[in-house]
Amino acid sequence: MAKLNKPKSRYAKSEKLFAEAVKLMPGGVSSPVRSFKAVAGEGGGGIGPVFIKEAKGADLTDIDNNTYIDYVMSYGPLIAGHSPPPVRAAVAKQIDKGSSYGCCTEAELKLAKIIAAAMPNVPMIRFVNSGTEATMSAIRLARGVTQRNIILKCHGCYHGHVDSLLIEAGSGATTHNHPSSPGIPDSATSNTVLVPYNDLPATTAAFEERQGKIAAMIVEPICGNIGVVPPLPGYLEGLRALCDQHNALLIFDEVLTGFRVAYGGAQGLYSIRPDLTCLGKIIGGGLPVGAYGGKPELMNHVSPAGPIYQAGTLSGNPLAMAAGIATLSLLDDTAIDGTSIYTQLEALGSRLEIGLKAAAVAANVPVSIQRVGSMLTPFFLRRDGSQTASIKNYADALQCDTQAYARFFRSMLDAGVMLPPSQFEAWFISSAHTEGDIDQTIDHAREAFKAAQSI
Ligand code: KE4
Repeated sequence: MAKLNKPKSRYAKSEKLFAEAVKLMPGGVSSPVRSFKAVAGEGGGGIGPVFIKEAKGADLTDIDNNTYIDYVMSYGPLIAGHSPPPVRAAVAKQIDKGSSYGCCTEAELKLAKIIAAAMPNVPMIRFVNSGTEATMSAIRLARGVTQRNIILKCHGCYHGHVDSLLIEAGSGATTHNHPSSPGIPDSATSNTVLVPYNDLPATTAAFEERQGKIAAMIVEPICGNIGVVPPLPGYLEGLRALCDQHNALLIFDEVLTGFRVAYGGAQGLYSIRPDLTCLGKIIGGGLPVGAYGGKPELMNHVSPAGPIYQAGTLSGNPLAMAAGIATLSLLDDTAIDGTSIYTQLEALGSRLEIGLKAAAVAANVPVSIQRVGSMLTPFFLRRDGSQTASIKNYADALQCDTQAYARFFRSMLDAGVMLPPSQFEAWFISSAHTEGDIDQTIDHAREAFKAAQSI
């Protein structure tokens, strides 16, 4: 029987590389959520991840020369798009002078000053190399300063893969069905107490049951790792009051929301004062970076100013500092002619939200689209109508129809739109996206919503 000529896959080169990659790296990837495993199709026999060759502005090109309008944007750092010219120039200039010295540089001070000016609750900062390092260090500092051990965290919030916070974690941990990872001894998590996001009564009870024992509560002020779940009115104010009442520290994990939802982050948007703030992503402009900061009275407990140890070979490295300075300089809406990049991002985000909602209604697909500025998530609700249309916490999100999202994802990918390969992530819009990109995305979504419903 003549071998039927199976049509060549549009992802042939990616498939070939992925077959090699799985032999060299666990799951073939450097970070789980990139594996497309959650959207591979029924039985997982479908697509593997595409391998990207290059990116520019809002566009990605894979090694099969397929192009995509990109809404992953490296999971948040690229608010000004891929390789914006000022960032490219700043990194090129710095690399000519070296990549890392293991010594102090003026660039660290420059970035620290920009962040302090944008975020008055972060007058002092320590740079690290990832969001995980930032949150890990912030909770160590909180425990050291308060001499208490218990940390409150919300079900579904994701604060990186530090042992004590990797329980009921969102993002890739939930996507791949291990929200609480094996390999973490009870001793590492016995001082971590879980409460539902957006639930002040439960959080109040948690504090009251542990009088004087809670060092801090760490929270994503806007959840991005359940998908986008904004705080209910009064929620963040309530957390601030509870921490004050119980002499605990409030830690805002703004790795995702810092400089994303406003130049002053979620703490600026909602006018809430955290005691410690964790940052990452945008402040490094796409290079590896993280940071944690707060008042000197707290931060000066960190070595070598104080005894609480934290260190990093590449912390504050000149390349990431250069990329961060160049990126934040593009965002500072007080520095340009009064027009704000955030106004542009809000308009693009609103256009996409409205268009997606209309497309979902036209396809009769139950979807809840939740958005803050340029980060949004379409939650695919169960078709039996039994699910709340407003996703307020992790439990709500877990009821979503993840296979419908997977079918939607694959249809959009084939149409040339790159979405996060998980229902439990945020889509990101950059200032490089155009109204044309948004309208094209909506056009493709009309078909993709129909595909989402077809089983
Ligand atoms: P990193 O260690 O990945 O730099 O940052 C951890 C982290 C901490 N806090 C928040 C609020 C975060 O969103 C993250 C990382 N975000 C995920 C995407 N939701 C990173 C993507 C990935 O894991 O590949």
